[in-house]
Amino acid sequence: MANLQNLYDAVLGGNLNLAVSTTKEAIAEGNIKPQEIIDNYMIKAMEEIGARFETGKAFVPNLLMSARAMKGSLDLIKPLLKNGDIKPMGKIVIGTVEGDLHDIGKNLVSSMFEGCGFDVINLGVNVSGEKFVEAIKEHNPDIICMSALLTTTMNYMKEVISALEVAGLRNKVKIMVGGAPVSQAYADQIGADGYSDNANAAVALARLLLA
Ligand code: B12
Repeated sequence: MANLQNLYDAVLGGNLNLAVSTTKEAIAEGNIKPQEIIDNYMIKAMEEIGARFETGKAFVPNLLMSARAMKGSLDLIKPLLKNGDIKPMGKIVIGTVEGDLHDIGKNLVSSMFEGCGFDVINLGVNVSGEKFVEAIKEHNPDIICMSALLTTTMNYMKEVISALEVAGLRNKVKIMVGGAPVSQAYADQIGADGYSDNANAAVALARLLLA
């Protein structure tokens, strides 16, 4: 019988192979609902690695490896959820704003969201306001996430928000912003709904915004 404690340990420890093999075993046996595997083992493990990160007992590479293990397992479980009662945390469109090619932090945030059960559409880098607008129309997300690493490009976040207003979409989505030069004060100034300075807090904030 599949030992799902192994799955918890694998996600917590960032062990992709163990996460995948234990998930395959559990699926083959069919004794436990896919949603229960996600809620009771995978998300619990991501919460624990997040808590360790907050208290300085885990670091960015640990977060990344846990998110990768979680995603590997989630990819196997997702198809089983399609016909059942899917319970995604929410849908997120994320991108680095126009003029900016930095994507390490944005991808880390994206992986954490995926790892924690959100549907994520990653638009990549150098994303214009027009592209964000198109993505909202196409994917109907709950949250738009913008990243910027340059003091020059962070100003473009305001332009994206204006583009959403012009398209009549501003009130349909929550807006989160982040990246090294961005601050809570800046987020408030441009009318974003939330800011965080790391991937773990970004997940907590997204949950809060959707609560
Ligand atoms: C790696 C890097 C690059 C790489 C990018 C590779 C890539 N694929 O991303 C390359 C070499 C391409 C690059 C290019 C440039 N770079 Co550069 N780069 C960096 C560097 C060293 C690290 C950035 C990084 O990845 N950090 C690690 C990640 C994990 O942290 P993070 O991005 O901050 O993300 C975290 C949080 O901010 C938050 N977060 C991030 N996004 C979001 C989004 C949301 C919604 C939320 C909630 C949270 C969130 O969560 C993340 C995880 O914890 C920084 C210096 C530094 N130490 O920051 C300079 C830096 C950002 N670069 C800088 C500059 C100037 C440039 C160039 C203009 C250099 C040049 N003259 O060509 C070009 C610009 C290219 C462009 N148009 O974008 C400056 C910016 C100065 C400024 N104040 O504007 C910096 C600060 C270096 C410096 N000290 O001068 N760069």
